[in-house]
Amino acid sequence: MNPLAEKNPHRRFNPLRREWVLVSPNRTQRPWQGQTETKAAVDVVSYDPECYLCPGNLRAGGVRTEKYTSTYVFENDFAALKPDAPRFESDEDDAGLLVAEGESGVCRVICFSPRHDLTLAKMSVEEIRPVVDVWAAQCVELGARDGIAYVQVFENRGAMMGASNPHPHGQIWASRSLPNEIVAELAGQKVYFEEKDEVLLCAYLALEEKLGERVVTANESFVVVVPFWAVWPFEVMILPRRHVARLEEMTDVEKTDFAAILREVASTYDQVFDTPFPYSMGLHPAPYDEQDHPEWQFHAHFYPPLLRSATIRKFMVGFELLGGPQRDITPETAAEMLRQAAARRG
Ligand code: H2U
Ligand code: ZN
Repeated sequence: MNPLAEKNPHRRFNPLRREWVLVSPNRTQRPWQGQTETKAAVDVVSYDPECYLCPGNLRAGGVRTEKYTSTYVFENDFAALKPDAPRFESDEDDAGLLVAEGESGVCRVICFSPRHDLTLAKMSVEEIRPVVDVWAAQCVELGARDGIAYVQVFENRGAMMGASNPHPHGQIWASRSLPNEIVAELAGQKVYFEEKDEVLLCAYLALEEKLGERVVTANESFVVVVPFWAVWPFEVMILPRRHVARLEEMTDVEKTDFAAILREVASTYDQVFDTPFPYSMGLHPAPYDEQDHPEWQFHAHFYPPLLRSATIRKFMVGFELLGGPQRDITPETAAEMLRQAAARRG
């Protein structure tokens, strides 16, 4: 890293979203008298009769969750997107200022395990692999549907990230339109592919592997990096070593390696502040919009909110809201802290 960047304010370019992030390493010593969150309570019961995701229990919508033994997928009882939402396009006054369109899609919930007390960090690779298979199968099924352009798989973990329930689960939102993040990442990857005739994230990974300073961990098929342009303090990206657009295109070995790297990221996070680490994570496969996507590389993002302890989080407020994203600790420092956490985990 440029030595001037280690201690001085600078901006870094995010080529994936084609935007800048402000890095202010000089600011890490500032005192804190603001909000501290209480440490998240750890759930210990393996079955909670009150939990709507535990096998055999009644959900809020009145449907009963099956007595499942591995993973379990159901239609979200309070779905944000519906398959039968009416199609319409409107532009009141034809001025382009009051534009709306009907949006349809499918929202599902995926239970990762029947055990209420587990997390991806506590599950074995053998237990996570079926989760990977379910994600892949859901992507195949929903991605093949007419009127679905994107399948967004994600997990909100921890109350701080808005997870409604500690039972290990994630969601899928499949939509007719490409979501904003995908539009931005598609544009970034296309520009790079057209200019360099190379896949942005493949070229980026080769560079990160050569430099090493932002690499957290790796296995045969995947590498975990704190992106050069990371916004959240301990944000990481999982990148496949091979150019592959989607989960379902991965080999058996790669899918197991993906399960292993997910477990590693989640359990490393839990070591950072010795607390169950909250995060939003999600998969970014190529769009299912019937276009070719030679520019797209599959990847997963982890966006954890914690900054300085189990109870002090990063807020995206002030300049971040009104100007643009900003961070204090550098991605290189964060990567070093994550490597140390991984070593403590053993
Ligand atoms: P989160 O914990 O990430 O919010 O996901 C839980 C989802 O589960 C949420 O989208 C749904 C909510 O709509 N849900 C049901 O489908 N049925 C229920 O009985 C409760 C919650
Ligand atoms: Zn439960």
